[in-house]
Amino acid sequence: MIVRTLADCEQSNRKIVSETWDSTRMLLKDDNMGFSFHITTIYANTETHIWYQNHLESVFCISGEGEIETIADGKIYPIAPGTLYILDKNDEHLLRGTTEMKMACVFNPPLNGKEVHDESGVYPLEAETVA
Ligand code: 9YT
Repeated sequence: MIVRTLADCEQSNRKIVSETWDSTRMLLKDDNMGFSFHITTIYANTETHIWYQNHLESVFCISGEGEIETIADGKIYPIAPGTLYILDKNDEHLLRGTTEMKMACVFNPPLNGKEVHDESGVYPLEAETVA
């Protein structure tokens, strides 16, 4: 069995900091679970363009308020504590943090560890692994 704490992971190279979010990747591909698990903070008053063409992602809001807009149909869904959104169609979207939001995220296939969005909002399938 493996046991990790968020506090320990945040002090390690598992924490990736981007412009509008940071994400602590607590469980990764090399754990051989078939998915990865991250605790992500979306910063207040931000918009992030995301399009996981290579991954399925599901996101649970622990705290904070915001919204998600699916680009294909322009629909806007509010996000509040307790909301789970499931990107089952690799949906291209805009994620907006009204306040800071704490999110629990799972990815299939699992991330390697160092992924950040490219200019299209995509993560590559192969990325550097957390050492
Ligand atoms: C909610 C979301 O997708 N935020 C971007 C970061 C991502 N969750 C990650 O890489 O952990």
